[in-house]
Amino acid sequence: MPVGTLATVKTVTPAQLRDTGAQMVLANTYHLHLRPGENIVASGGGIHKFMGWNGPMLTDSGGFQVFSLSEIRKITEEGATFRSPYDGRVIELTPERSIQIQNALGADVIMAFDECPPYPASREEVEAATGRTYRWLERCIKAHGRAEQALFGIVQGGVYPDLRQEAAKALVDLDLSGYAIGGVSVGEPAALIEKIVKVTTPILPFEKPRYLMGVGTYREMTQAIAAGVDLFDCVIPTRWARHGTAMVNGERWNLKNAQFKEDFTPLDESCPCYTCQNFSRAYLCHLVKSREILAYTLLSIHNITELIRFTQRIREAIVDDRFAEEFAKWLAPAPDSSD
Ligand code: PRF
Repeated sequence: MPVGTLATVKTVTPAQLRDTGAQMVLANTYHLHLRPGENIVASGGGIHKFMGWNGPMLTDSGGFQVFSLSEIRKITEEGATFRSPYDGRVIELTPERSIQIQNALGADVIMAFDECPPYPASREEVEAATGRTYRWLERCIKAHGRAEQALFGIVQGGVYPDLRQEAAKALVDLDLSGYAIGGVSVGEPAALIEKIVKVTTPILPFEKPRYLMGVGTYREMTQAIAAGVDLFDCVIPTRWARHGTAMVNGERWNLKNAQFKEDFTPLDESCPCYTCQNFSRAYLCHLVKSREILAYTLLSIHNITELIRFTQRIREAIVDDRFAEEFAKWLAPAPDSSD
């Protein structure tokens, strides 16, 4: 899922997004509650109509964003309290409020309100957050008022395999529509991400969607897919695009680089995206250097297409029983800690 935090995948129109092959978009409860407010979105006919995207949508619950983005915050059994970064007013987000907001926004999939402990965190801290996440999930289930929206639970448990497995088992007993693994990719080493995903995913039902939150590098995705993960969200393709970076063949290219100045070939000869079909590296280099807004649109279109094609190739390889062989490069541990 490309990330459309504020009900827009930054710099890309829904029609352009559709052409990348992306099927589902993620938006965020925390941001949309602050601006424009869920009532505006609901009055506009719900999130799909409001933003002009007629494909599937998922909203994250806001828990993670409160913990990672808000300056002033208090977390209690009741919920999380923080100050709006826009006008300073105090806002309380509880499991019930998060679900009410997500019911009003109207995405196809909504997420339970969870507590994502930081890394590193002591076993005691992680145990407390995991227990609270479970009790919050029970409150989310009670508060959920729109049966047509699928509610996914989130497994926390930090880097402690037994806490992860215990949390996953407890969630499975609640028979939810889908399951997410949260609390990874929060600063821990890459090898730990893989380990946690490997011990957690097999406990989650094979026939239901298994979603690894906030992950989207080639290597992390490939390893998670090998463990059974079906769904990801990540800002990387669009965020890198806005930094003038193209994703090509598993590499990151900085388009400001002098080597592209007179290179009139497309980013990737084999890429079917609008950017590669119509524009050269030299043109993109010029746009990025000039900080032209079109640069960000064209690079976002390419980067999203590139990552979606990567997952499409994996899907085909799995069907043809070539996955382990064809993606061996990405299934191996990272050659250094930089990727
Ligand atoms: N919880 C929620 N959203 C998230 C995360 C989480 O732990 C993460 C962690 N990688 C990303 N997005 N609700």
